[in-house]
Order: sequence, then structure tokens, then C-alpha cells
Amino acid sequence: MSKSDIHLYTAATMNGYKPVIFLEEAGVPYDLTFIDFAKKEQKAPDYIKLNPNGRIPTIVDRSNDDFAVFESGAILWYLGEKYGAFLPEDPNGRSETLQWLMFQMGGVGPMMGQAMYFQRIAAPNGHEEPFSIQRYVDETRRLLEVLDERLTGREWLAADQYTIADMATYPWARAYVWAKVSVEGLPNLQAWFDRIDARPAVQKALTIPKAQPAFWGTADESEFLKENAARFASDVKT
Ligand SMILES: N[C@@H](CCC(=O)N[C@@H](CS)C(=O)NCC(=O)O)C(=O)O
Repeated sequence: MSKSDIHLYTAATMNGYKPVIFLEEAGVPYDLTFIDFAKKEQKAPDYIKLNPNGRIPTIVDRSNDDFAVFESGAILWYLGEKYGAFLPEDPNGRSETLQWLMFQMGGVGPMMGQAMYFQRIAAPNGHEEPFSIQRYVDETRRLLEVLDERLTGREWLAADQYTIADMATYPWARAYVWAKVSVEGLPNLQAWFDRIDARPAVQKALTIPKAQPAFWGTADESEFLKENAARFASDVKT
């Protein structure tokens, strides 16, 4: 069987969906390895050689001497350059795109990730931390307000076009239900969700490697909470 240039290692998480969205949008063929957190495949020595952080996602570019890229923002940037897509060429448009990509990587992702962690993983497993929950929920809401303001009179986050900044931010911001953060009163953000929800490539990407409807508030979370409990038990050092 012929191999694609891009080999993607990922899982069904917000960061994990980002490169899938790019590859589906660009119509680029890719090989996929699903990383199973329950088996700690992300910490296996061979995987750590590709991703020193022991997390997903990672890509290997077979057409570039098996060059490995980790960090989801860097992966989108690499793919954008390689395929000349979703990353504007003009310097200002490119800078705007990278500004909003960094805003997601440094702000939206980490803050929402902690809001999710404290409410969906720590609290159901006996570690209720109200101060931390409040801090991360408030900070997430503030960041979503920044996005809403940015999207006033604009369809996309950067450069008047759909870019890797939208692809990076969407799986996180769209999971506001999972973070238990309200998007009431943020009409521009909600309209942006609708625009991206409607894209066939995104709809497909969100089922690869597996759909997580609880993230988007469209399914019962109990199954997922069981998986989280198992991970919590193996992650936490007491
Ligand atoms: N900054 C990294 C974060 C990657 C990350 O946190 N990945 C999570 C899933 S969203 C992961 O691999 N978790 C498994 C673990 O913590 O062992 C990126 O954007 O790629």
C-alpha cells in the first residue's frame, strides 16, 4: 500500500482535531495513527522521539526525510507553508494569522484546558477546587469575549479569510459546554461557530479519529467521565 507524505499521530481531543481539520480542508491524503491515552501510547519511548512532550498531536513528513513536528500550532503552521494553504502570503495577513494562532496556543487552549480539567476530571474524582474553577472559567469567558469583539463585522479571525487561526481556535472555543463556560451575549462568536460548523471538512474531521459529542454539548457525558476517571487514577501522583 502506498504511503502518504504526512503521517499524523493524534487522538479525539481539541488539540488532536486541529491537524485533522487542516488535512481534510486541504484535501491532503494522510496516514493516521490513533494514540490511545489509556495505554499511555503518548509516553512510549519511540513516540517521545517524535514528540518530546509526550502528547498529541504529532506529524511526520515522509517527503521531508521523516521530519517530525510537534505542538499543534507549529503543525498547522508547517502544513500551511508546505501546502500553501490557509496561511496568507502577504506579510501583514500572515502576521495577523500567527497572532491569533498564538492567542489560541497561549491563552484559549491552556485556560479552557484547565477549566475542563478542574470541572470534568478533578472534581468528579474527589478534588473540588472552587477557586481554581472560578479562575479558569472567568479567564475563559474573558478570552471568548476577546474573540467575539474581534469577530465584530468580520467572518474570520485573521486576514479576512479562513486560516489556520480559525482551525486552531474552533475546536477549543466550540467546546464551551465541556468547559462549562457560557457564550450568552457573544453573537459574533456564535455566528462564527455556525459558519465553521457548516463546513463539510470540519464535520468530517470531528469524527476522526472518533466523535466526542459531549464536548459540543450534544451527548451524555457519562461514558467520557468514566474514561476520565481511569486516566485521573493513572495520572495523579499521591
Ligand atoms: N501545546 C500542546 C498541547 C498538547 C496536549 O496537551 N495534548 C493533550 C491532548 S489535547 C495530550 O496529549 N494529553 C495526553 C497526556 O497529557 O498525556 C499542543 O498544542 O500540541
